[in-house]
Order: sequence, then C-alpha cells, then structure tokens
Amino acid sequence: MTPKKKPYYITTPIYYVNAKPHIGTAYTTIAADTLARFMRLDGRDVKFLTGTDEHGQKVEQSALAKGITPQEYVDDISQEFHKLSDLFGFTNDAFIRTTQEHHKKSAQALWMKLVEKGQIYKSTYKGWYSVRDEAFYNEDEIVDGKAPTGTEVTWVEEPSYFFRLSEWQDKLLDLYENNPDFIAPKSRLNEVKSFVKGGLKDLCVSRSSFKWGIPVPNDPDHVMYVWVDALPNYISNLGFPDENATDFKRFWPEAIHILGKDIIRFHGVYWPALLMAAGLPLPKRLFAHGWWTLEGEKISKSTGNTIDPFEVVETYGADQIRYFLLREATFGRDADFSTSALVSRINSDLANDIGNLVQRVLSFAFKHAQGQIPLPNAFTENDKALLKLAADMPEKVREHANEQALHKMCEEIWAVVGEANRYVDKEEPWALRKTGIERMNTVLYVLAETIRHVAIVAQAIIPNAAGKILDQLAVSKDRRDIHALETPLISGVDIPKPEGVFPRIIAEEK
Ligand code: ME8
Repeated sequence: MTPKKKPYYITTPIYYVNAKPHIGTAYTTIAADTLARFMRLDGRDVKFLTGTDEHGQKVEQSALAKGITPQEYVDDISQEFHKLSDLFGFTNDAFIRTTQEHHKKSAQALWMKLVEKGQIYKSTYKGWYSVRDEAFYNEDEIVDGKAPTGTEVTWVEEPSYFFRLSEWQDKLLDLYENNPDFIAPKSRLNEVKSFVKGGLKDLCVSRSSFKWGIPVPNDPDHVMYVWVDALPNYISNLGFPDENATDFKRFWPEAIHILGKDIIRFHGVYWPALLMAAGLPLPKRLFAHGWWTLEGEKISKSTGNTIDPFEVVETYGADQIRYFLLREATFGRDADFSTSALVSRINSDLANDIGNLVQRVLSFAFKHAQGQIPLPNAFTENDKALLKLAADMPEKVREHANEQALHKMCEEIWAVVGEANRYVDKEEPWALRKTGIERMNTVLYVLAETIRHVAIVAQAIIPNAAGKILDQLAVSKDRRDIHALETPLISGVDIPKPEGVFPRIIAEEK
C-alpha cells in the first residue's frame, strides 16, 4: 500500500494592490514557489496560496486620485500580480483576492466567532494611524511626528470595535516558549517576544471613516480593519468557516507562512491571538525573510526605488533571476540587489558551472558515444564518490527545505555541480576516447547520472532550465520526481542534440 501523501500548505502574504509588483514582492512568491515545487517533487500533497489584499483606505484614496472606483482599481492591479505569476511560472494552486465573496463571508464568520466568545467590544479609538502602513501606532512609538517606519501618521478619533488582544499576552508567550520553531529566524522570534513582553493593548479592529472594506456584521457603518480582513485569507482559501471542509481539515494545521520581516508583528502576534481567541488551531510556522535593498535602502513601492521584475526577466531570464534571489541572500537576512552581483552569479554559477558541465558532457556523448548515454562498466572509487555525493544530495536539500533555508538548498545542489566539474577535469573523457572507450563510457554515465540528480532537484529552483536538461538526458516526464532517483538512469537510449541552457549572455562588468 502506498503511504498517503503528507500535506504541505505554504502561503505568501497577500500583496496590497496600491502599486504594481516589484522585485521584493516577487521574491517572497519565488521563495514559496521553490518550496512548493520541491515538496511536490518530494511526493508531498502541496497547496500553495498567494493573492492580493484589496481593501483599505490606501486603495480607496488611490482609486479616488485616479478618478475610478476602488473595484476598477483593484481589478486592474490584481492583473499585474497574475502576470507576475506567468512571468516566473509560479505554481500556486489558488490566487485569493480579498474582494471575493467567499473570502468576505469567511472573514465575517471569523468576526462573529470572536463576538460570540466575547472577544470583540465597541468603544472609541483615539490615536495615530498610518494609511500607508495600514497600522495603528501608540504615542510612544511616534518618532518626530512619524510612524516608526517613517510614514506619515494622522490623529484618528472614531467609534471603533476592539479585539481583546491584551488578554492573550500570556498565552502568546507560552506559545513562543513551547514552540520555539513557530517563528523563524530566531532574531524575529526574539523581536516578537520582546514586543509581547512589553505589554499588549486591545487592538482596534474596525474603521468607520471610509467605506472600502468588508462590512462589520450587524453594523454597516463599520468596515473591518484591513489586517483582520486580510489575515483570514489563509483559512478562507481552505473553506473556513466550514471547519469540516476537506481542505481545511487536511491543510490548516500544516500551514507555513512565508512573509517579509516588516509584517512579522501582524503574523506573529495578531494572527495567533485571533485564532486562539476564535478557538481555531494555529499555523505550524512563520518564516520572515529580510529585505532586498538597493544601495542600502529598502526596495519599496512607497519610496519608488523599485526594480521592475518584468524588465529584469526580459534582460536576464526568469530562471536567472529566481536563482540569483534565492542564492544571493541568506534567507532571513537583508541583501543588496546589484547588477554586478547578478551578472557574476549568472556567469559563474549558471553559465560556467552548471551550463558548461551539461554542455560539455552531453555534446561529447552526442558526438562520441553514438548520441546516447552509454552503459557503464565497473565503477572506480572516484566514480562511486561522485555518485554517492549526488545520491545523498536530495536528503540534504530536504532538510534545508524543511527549515526554509533556501540559500542552502542552492548551495547543496551546486556543491554537486562543482564536484562533477572537478571530476570531468580529472577523468578527461576526451582523452579516454583514444585510450579506453569502456572507461570513457563509464565516466560519461557517471556524469549523466550526476546531472540527472542535479536537474531533478534543481527543478524547484530553475524550473525551465532543469526541465530542458532532463529533456536532453531523455528522462521521461513521469520520471522527474525525487522518488525516480531511487532507480538508476536508463542509459543506452538516444539523446537529442544538446543545446546550451545557460548562455553566458552578458559581459562581466570590470
Ligand atoms: O504587507 N524585500 O502587503 P505588501 C523583500 N497586504 N520583500 C519585500 C520587499 C523587499 N524590499 N518589499 C516587499 C502587505 N516585500 C499586506 C500583507 S498578509 C495577510 C497581508 C514583500 O504589498 C515581503 O513579503 O506591502 C513583505 O512582507 C510583503 O512584500 C509586503 O507586501
């Protein structure tokens, strides 16, 4: 009996539609897509969600400025995020929009659950609000008349609903204590802990000074505060409020939320508190990655120092950008986006290391081994060492994937590529052509088998190129998952004429 596939639910933040996607927003989805792809290759039952966050004062104001309705405005920009999915080949199973009816009903149902449990009450909010952050700030957080994030704040006094967040302080601290892996990396866990230890005030969860939002049940003068509307997307996608919905039962406790460190407080404090208060299970883990910066400044749509993903993909290619973003930054830390670093990664890791390896081996086999990956003869210690390195690699990558260490996943695969290149240089198959065809065949087989391992796992990171490499190795489409690596490469079959997968497209900058 085949074991039932283990569920894996991965999400990105739902992005605000107040501006087009930029490289920072693409990054989070690339990271989640890579994990989703890897887990599918590894035989997991994956659900991968992304989408757009379409309500709030910011959207209402932007639509007004353009002279269109908020709905027209969000329909337009949401499309840009769909185009981004096509650009990078994202494999999300669903794309949620908070303006969808099923989401609105779900957020309202969560609200009602909180009301029934006495967790929501009406009062008056007096304090600072940043429209750009869609966040409330305490007096002691205001720096030189601005939010701690540097955005403009306005003084707000309006009748509002409040969530009894203050009641959840101890439960949250217990959660972090008993589940130290709930928030990663550690630095973010510590940040969240100290925020909660500093004391929690009840959270204002409705607004009445604008209309573009999900109406508060039984009080149409209020719309839900944008985060209370947005966070439940992770469960509305699974069928909540129907707690018996197949997807909710199967995927909810398995959830891994990938997000940027800017929104860790919302995910690490408000979200678990709302869920506990509603009596719902908590997600398994939150991973907050760092920021991409441009000359040290956070890349951000509000400051305008953005990098357009469509432009860089046009110039360098989608796989190249995916690889660069995943490999260059330690996942969890900030990294600077520089053209010279990008070009150098493309030329060294992609063109030189993997591109050359594949090209050298496959063209040689095509020309000098009758267009086939030949059958091997007895393996030497050197052959066995490379084959073992390749065979052990998927397990190492799996361990890193389980910890969302995306840069280490890349490193592990490329360590095999590096070793394979050293093996080619040492074994010199071109010289063996004259001195020992049998040995040449074995060397070619060992290399092809190593490349198959690399390409199968690398499908998670560079899906287009890895797919092409597998085509060139004549690996059939149904034998491209990690399970297929348990049986050896089928050699002695014709391979197509090899073509370069990663041309050295750009002259390296001096
Ligand atoms: O916060 N570097 O949406 P948002 C890396 N709607 N990642 C970046 C980045 C950068 N420079 N800039 C943005 C929201 N991001 C809410 C989320 S979820 C229930 C609601 C990424 O459009 C990063 O993932 O402002 C960050 O958390 C997210 O975009 C913020 O997207």
